[in-house]
Amino acid sequence: MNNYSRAKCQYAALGVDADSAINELEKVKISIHCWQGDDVCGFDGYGALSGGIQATGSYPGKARNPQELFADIDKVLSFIPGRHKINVHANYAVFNGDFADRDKLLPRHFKAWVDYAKSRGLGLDFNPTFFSHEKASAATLSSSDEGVRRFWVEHTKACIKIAEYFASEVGQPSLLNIWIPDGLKDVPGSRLAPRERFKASLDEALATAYDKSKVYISLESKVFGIGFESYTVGSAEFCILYAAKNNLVPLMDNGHYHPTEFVSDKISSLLLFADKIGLHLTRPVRWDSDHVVLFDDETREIAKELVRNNALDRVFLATDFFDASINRISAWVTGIRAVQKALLFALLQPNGKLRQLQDEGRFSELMVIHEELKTAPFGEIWEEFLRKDNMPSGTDAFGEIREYEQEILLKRV
Ligand code: RNT
Ligand code: ZN
Repeated sequence: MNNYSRAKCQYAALGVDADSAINELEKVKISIHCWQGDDVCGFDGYGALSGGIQATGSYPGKARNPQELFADIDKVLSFIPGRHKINVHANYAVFNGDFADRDKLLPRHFKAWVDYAKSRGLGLDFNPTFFSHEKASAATLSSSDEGVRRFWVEHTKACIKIAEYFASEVGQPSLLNIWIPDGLKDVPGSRLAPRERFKASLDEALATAYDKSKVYISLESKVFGIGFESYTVGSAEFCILYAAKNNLVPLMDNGHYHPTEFVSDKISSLLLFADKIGLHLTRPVRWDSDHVVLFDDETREIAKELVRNNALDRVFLATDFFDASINRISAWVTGIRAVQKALLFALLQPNGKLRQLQDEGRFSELMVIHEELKTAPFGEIWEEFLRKDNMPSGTDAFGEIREYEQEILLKRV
């Protein structure tokens, strides 16, 4: 009996079928954020990151152009079992001399992404970029400057059309996620006025005709940002209520809550009221720091909520982190694999039994089984998942990433 067969028997004794857990995991699509590869710089020339988010570190080898970013994403995909999507930000337009400002972006500025995705069998999601731009220095969709506000409404409309183009070209729906960095550093004179303008801007932008079977639009809330410590226009209440009233997808980023709040605890409530939900998986360390996702408690709890509530086909699952202090390919692979590990861990739970123990008030036994599951031979099942797709284990993958660093990344100076 090999290690996998032995591990499989141990899980069977707990009432769990490891083969079907692996099969389920192979079907789950993750929307891989393109922005880990170049510290959210993008290709539209604005470069420096703004909007209260930060990529800290100066590790060598970041991608400087589309060719390098595509090559890096290829490297990442060579370590990730399954068929996934790429999450593109509007500042990653590939102009080839045909520059357009954000309000005038057209599908053709993203043809390179479509060609890339099609040739690899990937889906595409999209995000308007309301940061790293001269017109985003104060506020965007909530701006009191009518010209600025209109500029960003036009940007949003342009992005809806680009998401529709993505969906048509790759033959699967595209999520368009709206997140604005608007807020105030210090005590507001009015909390209502910016929110009124944000609401009006969304109403105007969403009046654009689009194919709802192709484009899903989500709204991502936030709790604070650097320079926006006192007030955030797109708060949780604003975004969830706007999404509910307008049939949008509510999207939660697990870095966007107070440190004692957990997204894992919020998912079941959203599932009761929204057809689809969106998640940005990240790792906030003391603040919304966007560290690489790890196979940690909260990532596992989030995965459990999706699995045991049968919500894997109702969630747009995306990664969102940007670490510039370590090898960026390794950051990507470690983070995406951590999401897959968490999902596998969740798929290896005897969920019916756990629920029954809770309903019957058998809490001692529930605690004992939870503890047993933590030391069950999870690693063997994970290795089998990688082996099935001929993927190297973590340290072997890192060896290959180090070679790529020597041959490619360190030559980018
Ligand atoms: C920022 C949000 C947002 C961004 C990306 C780059 O706090 O999480 O999702 O990280 O749009
Ligand atoms: Zn996010």
